[in-house]
Amino acid sequence: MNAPAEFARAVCPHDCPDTCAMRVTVKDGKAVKISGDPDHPPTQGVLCTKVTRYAERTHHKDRLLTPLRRVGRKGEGKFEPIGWDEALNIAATRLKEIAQRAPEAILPYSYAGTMGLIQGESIAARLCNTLGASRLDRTICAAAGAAGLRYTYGASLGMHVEFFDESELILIWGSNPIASSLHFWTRAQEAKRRGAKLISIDPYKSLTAEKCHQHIALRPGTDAALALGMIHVLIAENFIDRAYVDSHTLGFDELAERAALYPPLRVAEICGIPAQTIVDLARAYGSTKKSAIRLNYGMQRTRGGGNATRAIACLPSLTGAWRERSGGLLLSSSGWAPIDNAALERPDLLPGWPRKLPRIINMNAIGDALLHPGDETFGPKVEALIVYNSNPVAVAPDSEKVAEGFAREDLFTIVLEHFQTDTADYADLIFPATTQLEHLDVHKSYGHTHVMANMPAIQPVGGARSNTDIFRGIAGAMGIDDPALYETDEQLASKAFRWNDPALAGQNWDALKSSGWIKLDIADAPFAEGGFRTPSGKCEFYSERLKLEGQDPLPDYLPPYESADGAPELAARYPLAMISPPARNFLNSSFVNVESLRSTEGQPHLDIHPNDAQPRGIEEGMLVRIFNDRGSMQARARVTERAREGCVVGLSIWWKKLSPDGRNANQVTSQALTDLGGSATFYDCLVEVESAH
Ligand SMILES: Nc1nc2c(c(=O)[nH]1)N[C@H]1C(S)=C(S)[C@@H](COP(=O)(O)OP(=O)(O)OC[C@H]3O[C@@H](n4cnc5c(=O)[nH]c(N)nc54)[C@H](O)[C@@H]3O)O[C@H]1N2
Ligand SMILES: Nc1nc2c(c(=O)[nH]1)N[C@H]1C(S)=C(S)[C@@H](COP(=O)(O)OP(=O)(O)OC[C@H]3O[C@@H](n4cnc5c(=O)[nH]c(N)nc54)[C@H](O)[C@@H]3O)O[C@H]1N2
Ligand code: SF4
Ligand SMILES: [Mo]
Repeated sequence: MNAPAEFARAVCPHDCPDTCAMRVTVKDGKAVKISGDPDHPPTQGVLCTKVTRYAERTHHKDRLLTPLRRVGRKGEGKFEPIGWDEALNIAATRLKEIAQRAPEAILPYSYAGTMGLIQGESIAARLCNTLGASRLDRTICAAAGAAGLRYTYGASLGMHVEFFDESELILIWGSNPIASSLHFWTRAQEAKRRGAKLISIDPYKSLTAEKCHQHIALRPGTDAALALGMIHVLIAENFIDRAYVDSHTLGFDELAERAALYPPLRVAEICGIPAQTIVDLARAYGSTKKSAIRLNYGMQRTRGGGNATRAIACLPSLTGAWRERSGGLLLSSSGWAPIDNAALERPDLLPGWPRKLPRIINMNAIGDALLHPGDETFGPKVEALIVYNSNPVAVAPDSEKVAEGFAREDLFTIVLEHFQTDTADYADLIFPATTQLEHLDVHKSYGHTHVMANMPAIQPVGGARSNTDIFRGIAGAMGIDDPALYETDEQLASKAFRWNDPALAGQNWDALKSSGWIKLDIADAPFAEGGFRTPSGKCEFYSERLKLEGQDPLPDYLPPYESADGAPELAARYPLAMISPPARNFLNSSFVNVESLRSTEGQPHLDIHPNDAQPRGIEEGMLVRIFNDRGSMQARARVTERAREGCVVGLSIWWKKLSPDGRNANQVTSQALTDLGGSATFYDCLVEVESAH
C-alpha cells in the first residue's frame, strides 16, 4: 500500500522575481507533484510551466548522485564515482596547499542557481572568508540596475506588485513578463481588463509586446535617450508635479538642463523610432495619475545600463506618480527585505578585515581572469575555482575565453551541481548537490514583498548533499575548527533577517517557518511622502555621490560600445545588434536538460527581420552562422518582423552540448562592463549573420 499523500511547503528557488510558494506532494519518499500555493497572495496558486516540472527535474535520470572525479580531458565529461570522504579529502588537500601559499589564488564562482540565502552565500562565504580567498563581484545580472536605483532612490526599492492591477497606464520596459515574471503579467492583464493601457518598450516583439496595446521597438541600449526625451516633453508641456518635485527630489534644474539636450527629434534619431511616438508616450505618461513602470533587467545589459535605469527612475518622481499606490516603478523590491548579510557571510572572518581585504574579481570577466598569468596588479594567477549555483561555461560572456580558462590543466576546479552541465564537464571534482525539495532555505524576493521559508520535502536524492553540508565537509577535512563553519541550516536561517527591523518587527524564525511566508510591513505607496534612502532622503536626479566618484552626477545617454555611434568601424564589419534574452521554457541555463521543456523550445533560433535576411540570402528555417571577432554559433533562422531591423534575437540560454554545434549565444557576447555597477553587457554585441552552408 502507498503511504498517504502529504503536502510540504516549499519556495521556488529560481532566479525569477515571482518567488512563488509551492506545495509539494510526496509519495513513497518521492516528490510526485508541485503546485502553486493558493494561499500565498503573489503566487495565487499558479506556477509557471517550467517549475510545475520541478519534480521531473529533481528525480531526473541524469541527477548527479555521487561525487565524481575527472578521468578524461577537461571538457570531455568523463568521470568516475568516488566516495564522499575521498572527494572531500582531495578538495581539502589541494585547497589547503594553495591557501597556505597564495590564498587569493582560490576563487569562488557562484550566482543565483538557487536564490536561497542559506544554500547561497552562507557557509560557502564563511569558508572562503576564512581561507582569505579572492572575493567575487556578483554582477552578471542586475548590478547596473541596482546601482542606478541606489544612486537615485537609495536602494533596490519599488512598488508592491499587488497594486499594478489598479494602474491606468503600465509601461513594460525591457521586460517580457509572459516569459520571465508570469505573476506580474497576471496583474497587468487584470489592469488591462479594468481599462489600463499597456505599452511595451523593447527592441523585440516578445510574447508580451504582442499582447500590449502599443509596442515601441527602440534600438537596444538607447533607453536613456528615450527617458530623457520623455523628461524633455514632460517639462516642456508642464506635466511636472511641482509640489512633489520641490519636497521630495534633488536636482530638478540640473536634470531639466540635461533633458533640454534631448528634444524628440534627436531622440528619434538615436532610438530609431518616430519623434511623435516619444511625444505621445510622454503625454500619455504625464497625463495619467496612476502610471506604473515595470522595468526589468533587459534594458540594463548594454554600456549605459546604469544611466538608463537612473533616467527612467526619475520619471515617477517628476510626475508625482509615487503619490498613488498603483503608481511608481518596480525594477526590484529586494531592498525592502532586512537581510543580515553580515550574519550569514561573516566578512569579519576575512584576514585583514575590515581594512585590507582580498582582491575582488568581477565575474563578468571570468574568462580574462582565468587566463591571466598573474602579476603585481592582478595578484596571483587563479589556481583553484569553486563553482556552485551557476553554470559559467554556458552563461558567462565571451565564452571562448571562459572555456579556454576552464580547460587549463593547472587549474583545480570543484563544481557543486545537480547535473553534468557544460561547466561540470571541466571539473576536477564534482559534488552532487541537493535541490530545493531536499534542503532547508529562506528567501527574499525581488518582485514582491514577502520573505519565505523552504522546508525540505524529501530526503536527499542518492548521495546528494546540500551546498552548506558540502562546504562544512570541506572545512572539516581541512581541519578548520571555527564553530562558524559548522552552524546548522536552522541556525543560519534564524539569523538571516534583522528581526528587529520595522518591516519585520514582532516576527521571528519560528513564525516564518510555521507560516511559510511573512509579508513585510511597508507602506502601500512607499514614496508618497518621499522617504527615499539616499543620503539626502530625496529622489536624487543629481547625485553628489556619483560626482565624488568622478562620474556624471546626472543621468545621460551613453551609446552602446558596439553600435554605429560607439564604434563605427566595428559596426561596418558587424552591422547587426544581437540580443539573447530569456527563453520562456528555460530559466537561464536551468531546465534545458528537461526534455519536455527543451522540446517545446525546439532548437536554437535566430529571429531576423526580412530586410536584414533578404540581402544576406537568408530564408526561413535556414541554418545560419552568427559571428564576430569573439566567436560564432549556429541557429535556425526565423525571418520575422518580431526582430526590429538591424537587430537579431536568439532566445537563450542553451546548454552548449545540447545545441547542434556545441555552442551558444555567449560565444559572441563580450566581457565589457556597464557604466555603473560593473554589470555584464550581454545585449551590447554586434554580429554578422550568414548562411551556414
Ligand atoms: N522563463 C524565464 N524566466 C526568467 C529567466 C529565464 O531565463 N527564463 N531569467 C530570470 C532572470 S535571471 C532575470 S534577471 C529576469 C529578468 O530577465 P530580463 O533579462 O529582464 O528578461 P525579460 O523579462 O525576458 O526581458 C528582457 C526583454 O528586454 C528586451 N531588451 C533587450 N535589450 C533591450 C534594451 O536595450 N532596451 C529595452 N527596452 N529592452 C531590451 C528583450 O528583447 C526582452 O524582451 O528574468 C528571470 N526569469
Ligand atoms: N547570452 C546571455 N547570457 C546570459 C543572460 C542572457 O540574457 N543572455 N542572462 C544572464 C543572467 S540575467 C543571469 S542571472 C545569468 C544566470 O546564470 P546562472 O546563475 O549560472 O544560472 P543557471 O544557468 O540557471 O545555472 C544555475 C546552476 O545552478 C545549479 N543549481 C541550482 N540550485 C542549486 C543548488 O542548490 N546547489 C548547487 N550546487 N547548484 C544548484 C543549477 O543546476 C544550474 O546548473 O546568466 C546570464 N547570462
Ligand atoms: S520560475 Fe518564477 S514564476 Fe516560475 S515558479 Fe519560480 S518563481 Fe514562480
Ligand atoms: Mo538574471
